[in-house]
Amino acid sequence: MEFKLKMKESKELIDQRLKTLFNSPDNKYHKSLYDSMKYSLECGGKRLRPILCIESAKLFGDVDEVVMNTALGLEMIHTYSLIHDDLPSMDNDDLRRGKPTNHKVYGEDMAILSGDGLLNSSYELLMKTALVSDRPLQVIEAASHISMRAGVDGMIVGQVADILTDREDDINLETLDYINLNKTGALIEASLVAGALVNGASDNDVEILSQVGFNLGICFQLIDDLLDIEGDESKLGKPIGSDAKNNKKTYPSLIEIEEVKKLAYKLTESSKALLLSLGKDTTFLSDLFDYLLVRES
Ligand code: GRG
Repeated sequence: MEFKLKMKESKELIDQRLKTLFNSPDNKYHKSLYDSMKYSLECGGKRLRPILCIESAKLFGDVDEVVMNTALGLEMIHTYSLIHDDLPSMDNDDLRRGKPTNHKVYGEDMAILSGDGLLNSSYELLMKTALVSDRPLQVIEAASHISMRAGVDGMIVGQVADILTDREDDINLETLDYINLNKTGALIEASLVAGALVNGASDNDVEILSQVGFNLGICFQLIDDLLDIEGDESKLGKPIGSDAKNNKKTYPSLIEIEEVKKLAYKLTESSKALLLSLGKDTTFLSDLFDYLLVRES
């Protein structure tokens, strides 16, 4: 099947499954919380992390409830991070995925709590899945990996480094690599690795996918930085130029744009080569990596 059609089908399946969550509030307070969480969860998005999880899992087994719930959990964590990232105390953004950010609609207090809600619900779903699954240890191993990458030694320390270096003048590429690897790369890595872990991949294959995930994560952030300069606002769903406006240091602010593009291309090619070393049919993932290089949103 054509790559774009397969992507569309995968995204639709994930969208459908996300819509089944948080539908039975107990009272009006619960409903307010669920409404805010659902607003961001169902507010578009490429669903890259769940797609990576599912495609990685497919290399080692079937896509069953365990794989699907792991994928949904990853998207919940990703959505929480976006809600918190947009807050006035962080990036103070008004638009996300083409719509007003969560705090613009529900207020800052509800936005913080909705992010907290999504983060906790993600692990709740993973733990409940482990309890009823035919392979609980594999689910716990995946959940443990996700929590490490999304936590203080991964995405959160990446965000901390990003905030603290904003106050420094002499930021270098090494520091940017640290930020990109943790803030963006860690959850992308966790998506590929978690899919592999729940379907029983070998240690060696998990290690290969981990390297692929970090490469891809850094590349993803480079493209994100380029889109903030050269992107089309209507496709991006948010204004461009915010990095320059906020005097934010990114790869394209430190080296030539053409050099950043070359680096992104090299990272994609090395990710695809690593994928081949798994000795499996990795055509879809490879096509996905090519698409991420030329994505417009
Ligand atoms: C406040 C305790 C606390 C933690 C927050 C905010 C945060 C931790 C981390 C921020 C992580 C972050 C937002 C990284 C940026 C990664 C990135 C490029 C996001 C955009 O991802 P896409 O393009 O978005 O996949 P869509 O909308 O398509 O899902």
